[in-house]
Amino acid sequence: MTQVSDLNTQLVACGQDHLVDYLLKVTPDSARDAITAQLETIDFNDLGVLIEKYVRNYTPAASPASIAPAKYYSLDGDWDRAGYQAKGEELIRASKVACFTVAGGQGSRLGYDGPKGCYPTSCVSEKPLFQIFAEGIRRSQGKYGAVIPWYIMTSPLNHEATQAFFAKHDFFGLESGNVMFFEQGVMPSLDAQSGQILMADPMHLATNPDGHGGAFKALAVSGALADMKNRGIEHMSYFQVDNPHAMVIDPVFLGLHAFAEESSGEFSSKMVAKASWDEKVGVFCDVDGSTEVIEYSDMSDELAKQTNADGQLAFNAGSIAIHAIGVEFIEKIVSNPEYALPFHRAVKKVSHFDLSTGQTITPSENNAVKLEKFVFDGIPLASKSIVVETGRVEEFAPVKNETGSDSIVSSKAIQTERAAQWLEAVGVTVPRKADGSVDATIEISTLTAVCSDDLKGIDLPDAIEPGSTVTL
Ligand code: UD2
Repeated sequence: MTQVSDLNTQLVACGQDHLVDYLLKVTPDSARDAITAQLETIDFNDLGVLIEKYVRNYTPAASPASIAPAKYYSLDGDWDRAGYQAKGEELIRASKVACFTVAGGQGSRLGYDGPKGCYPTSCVSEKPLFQIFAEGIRRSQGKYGAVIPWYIMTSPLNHEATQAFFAKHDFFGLESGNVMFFEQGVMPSLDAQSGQILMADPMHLATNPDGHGGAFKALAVSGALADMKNRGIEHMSYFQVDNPHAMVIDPVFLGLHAFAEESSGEFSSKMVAKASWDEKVGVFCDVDGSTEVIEYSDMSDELAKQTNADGQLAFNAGSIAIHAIGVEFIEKIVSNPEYALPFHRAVKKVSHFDLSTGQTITPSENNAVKLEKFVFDGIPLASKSIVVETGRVEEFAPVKNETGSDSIVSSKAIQTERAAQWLEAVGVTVPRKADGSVDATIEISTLTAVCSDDLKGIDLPDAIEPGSTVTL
């Protein structure tokens, strides 16, 4: 336990005198103990510098000297898909690949009060996202005769609720010993003017999850990384909790990641062609000679709108946040402070307890800075990183917003479209309306198929009835 005087010195050194004063007068003792315990989890060595840099003296980073669209393996490119698929399958069969899902976010845009992975998502039976992935993993384990452990990163906001959900549903048929949950870290939420740490209530600091880039540290401190090593895992298949179309394990992608000459097997990524210049996805770029994701909010409109001679967006490689990451790479990142990922700042509304008035304030304007790390900032730390194109319908049906784009309604439409394309690929007639959309609602369980090829040899109807609702 940190000595009170040491803690006070650290607080004063980074401009948090208000907390020193509050700790002196707060009652009961349990409140002081709770706040002190929370403060002890904060890394004060860096905090003062971060507050100066991102709050008190913030200036946006300068644009890189040279920026160009990143190269990628295109869907119709001349590369040996079958060869890489065979190599990837070998890795999976040897139980050298694990799944890793980041599920620690606050999900506030969805307006759902619970872990996002519990959100009812599949288009007919409304299976929650976690079940869709769990069943995909079960199907893949059976297909490859392998164990595929699943690591799930939660945050203090949803850790217990996530674990309870899996327990209640018997881990959706997975071995509970092969599903590991671990919590990511948090950062204190800071007053946007003064840089002071805000209080959530009289007994707790206001904090926010430290971003999915907190995953590297959390994998190490939780013991998940050691667990992977013990199991002989060499690579992780990384995906976000909000995308029911993420292929939980993709042999072609893993084969390229681990064996292509252009890849160091450290950090590879999937992309889709952007739907529009202002689509809210990061873009793969070549920055001063290395591959990076530039987040949509950090890219100038001018650059985002640039087109090639054929009218296509020049910067069209949209990130769908699906990656393959080497276990050795994670060890490299966490063991060397030089590889610490940068923070990004987000200015948000944060309700808080005002120490001077004793009132709880619900702001109408953005009042706080949240600091987060992004996992894709690990990409330029790889010695060679590849980007692989995938089909938009095939692998991107995110559920992020309550309505409009990336909502449950848009996701369900994409889910039916993909099911229809998979069925058509094996000769089933699917009814379509004049505008080309599917005249039915079709759900293909991830227990039945994780790709179109899995439907081959399965007993299927010759045709889907117009207007019908079908689950396979
Ligand atoms: C993310 C990407 C964006 C694009 C898009 C594709 C970032 C910053 N942007 O946008 O470029 O690829 O996805 O869908 O990633 N999460 C945690 N802990 C945290 C914060 C987030 O686990 O502290 C998880 C969260 O549960 C979700 C994922 O990370 O699974 C994405 O987070 P987001 O909603 O903040 O990112 P988004 O959708 O704006």
